[in-house]
Amino acid sequence: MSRVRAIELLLVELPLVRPFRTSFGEMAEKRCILVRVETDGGEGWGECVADTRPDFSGEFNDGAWLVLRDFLAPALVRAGDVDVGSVEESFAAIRGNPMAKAALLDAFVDAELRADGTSLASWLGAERPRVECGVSIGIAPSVDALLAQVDGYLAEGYRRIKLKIEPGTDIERVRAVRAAHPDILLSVDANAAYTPSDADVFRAMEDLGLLMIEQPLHHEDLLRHAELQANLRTDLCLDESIRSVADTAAALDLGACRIVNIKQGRVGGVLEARRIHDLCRERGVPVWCGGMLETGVGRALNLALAAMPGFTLPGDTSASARYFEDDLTTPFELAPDGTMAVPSEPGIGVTPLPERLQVCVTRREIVRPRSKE
Ligand code: NPG
Repeated sequence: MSRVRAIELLLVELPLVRPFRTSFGEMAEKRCILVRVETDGGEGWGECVADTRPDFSGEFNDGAWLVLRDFLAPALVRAGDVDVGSVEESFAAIRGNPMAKAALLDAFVDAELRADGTSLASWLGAERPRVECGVSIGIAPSVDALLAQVDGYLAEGYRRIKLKIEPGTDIERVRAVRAAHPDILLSVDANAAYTPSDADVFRAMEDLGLLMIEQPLHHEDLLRHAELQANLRTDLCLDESIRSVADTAAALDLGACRIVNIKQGRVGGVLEARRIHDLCRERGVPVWCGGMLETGVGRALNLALAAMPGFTLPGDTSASARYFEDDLTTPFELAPDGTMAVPSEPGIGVTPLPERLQVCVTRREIVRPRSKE
């Protein structure tokens, strides 16, 4: 139980080692909000997975900044004494905005666990000291460029390759990668770029032994996903469509997918992520940990989550070097066997390096209790 003394918002910018192209656009640098929560017990860090534009979801940095500064942070400092069991209630009157909520909630949970000397992984009931890692490859300029990237990542040890696809840049790319690597775990991610009339594209992929097809259709269309899944042998996985445990239950009841991508930053934080994990585990549905090109702060949290028992597939939890020349934290490294160590220090187990913050922070603001509070 702690009282929040101050909440600091920091906007950070880091160049990516290579631009990341998806069906909705290209990112050349990572820009995101970090949240630092100061309680009477210590401090904690969270990272918001929103980006500059509202493309992956309706949230984006400038909007998330305002929601955090004007609504969520004041609600948390007004709440008085809170603990990890009651912190979500402080946000209950604020609708939506799960990415902004996740950043603040995760920072608070981190502060509580650090003060308590407990690692997030052990608090979540994580069972593995290391997790298996996959890598997500953006839409490449050519088939040859894609094959070269795949070779490079496999040589580093990654245990699953995920290819971003979009209409017109799909089946031939996937065929080429499968022909070069008949036995690897391979999946595709459409980021909602297709419509039900594109079902032939997915039928054409049936013989390629894909681990899954991720988010083929519109993020709000569970019914069409269910129809598509009923007509495909390949498992569908949902990402953008899953914003909560309620969405997850609806998707599973409808048969809209057979695998779930859990991104704690997309579902309002680590507590809701745990609920989704628990529901899927109860129903025997495999889950894996997605990624949003997080800095070391978000990555540490993802690794703790990915070590929970229901996370049975390799996640998009790649090494810092896959994204940044210089991460914000001590870099996360991939072992040659394609696994990464789960942080075991208290809380998320890492803290942004002050010298990196000095270079990367472009904006800061602090929310404190008003004096009468
Ligand atoms: O390795 O963190 C990573 C990236 C994984 O492909 C990935 N993320 O749709 O899942 C996605 C995609 C993404 C990244 C979406 C950034 C939006 C922003």
